[in-house]
Amino acid sequence: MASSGAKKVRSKEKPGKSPAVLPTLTPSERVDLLRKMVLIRRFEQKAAQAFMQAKIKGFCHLYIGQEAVAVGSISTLNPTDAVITAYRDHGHALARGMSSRECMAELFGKITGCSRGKGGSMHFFNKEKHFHGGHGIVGGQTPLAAGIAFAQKYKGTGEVTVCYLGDGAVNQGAFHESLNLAALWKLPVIYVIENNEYAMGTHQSRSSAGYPLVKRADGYDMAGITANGNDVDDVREKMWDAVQLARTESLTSLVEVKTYRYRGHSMSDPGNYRTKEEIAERKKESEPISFFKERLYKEKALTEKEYEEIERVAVAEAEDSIAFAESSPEPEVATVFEDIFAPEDQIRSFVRRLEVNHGCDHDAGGAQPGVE
Ligand SMILES: Cc1ncc(C[n+]2csc(CCOP(=O)(O)OP(=O)(O)O)c2C)c(N)n1
Ligand SMILES: [Mg+2]
Repeated sequence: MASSGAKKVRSKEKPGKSPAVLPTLTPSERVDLLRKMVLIRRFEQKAAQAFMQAKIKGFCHLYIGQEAVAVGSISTLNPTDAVITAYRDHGHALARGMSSRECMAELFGKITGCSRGKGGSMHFFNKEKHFHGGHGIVGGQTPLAAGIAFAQKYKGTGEVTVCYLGDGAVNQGAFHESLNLAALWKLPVIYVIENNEYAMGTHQSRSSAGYPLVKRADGYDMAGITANGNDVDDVREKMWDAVQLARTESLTSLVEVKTYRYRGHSMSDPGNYRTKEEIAERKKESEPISFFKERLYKEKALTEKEYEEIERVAVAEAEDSIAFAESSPEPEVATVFEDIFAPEDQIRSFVRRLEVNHGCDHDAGGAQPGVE
């Protein structure tokens, strides 16, 4: 079944859930997809500038070039469906409807950030939006997604889970264990491989046996679906099939989306493993924002003037998010000890030891966690 498109979707639909046929978007809804892609691009360009000015610390992995994947796929979901991804998470969070302000403030490590400044770039999170992170361990989100989907099925909510991962995660044991259990237990989860060809500086041809990667669906007898990640419409269409399989039949799918990242693996990657010509060539062939913009021009859904306005608004929103992040307060030191997944008494004894060893009172802002 792999790579031959989705298994035929039956119309055995739960009442009150999504329609069986991919809804045709109005011209203005189509322009909204473009608007989201442009916002993600401008948001990340502003974040990159702030990183270079050392206003953002730690890791920062940009999604530039891959915007059509998150925007197209998330546009097929209901607001209560679950989304989970790896560390390259800014695009998914914004596509999910998280605000630029809460995302930028998180990058700045501020208390107003979506994870109260504790997660940074790799650990965006928003419970109300059903956005379950932001995960730094390659493949680490894949068993969590199976667990979320298990809960959805157990509770009979009719919701589905979409789990994004990179091409570098497909050989992780956790990924295979997750696919196995998800298929065996018929969990409503869609695993989306965002194949941007590289895992850090390693091209996929040097790390993976068995192409295309979507063939891994065969081993678990699940639908294997391929999409063009530079074409937001194609992503929507293919994802829709997978979402319907999950929603109406509680079946797991593996979707491989072919994409490409234009920036380094992270902000500190000099990119010596590929040439500038390769990147330029790929942009020329299939830059997802220009590609979709041109299509909308042809459909007469958008004029050049309207596009300029989309750009202006996106830049203004990104700048506003920077101003918000800069003017937001730092978290109080005491918040370090909040929201921790550990028994209360262990946290208390850790704080006591810090105070004894370093003579600091964490409430007064003097503790140095992690210095033991
Ligand atoms: C288990 C584990 N091994 C290694 C790393 C180091 N590491 C961070 S990102 C990365 C590459 C992952 O590439 P891919 O899955 O293709 O995602 P992309 O960066 O292309 O989005 C590696 C090896 C890690 N974070 N976790
Ligand atoms: Mg990759």
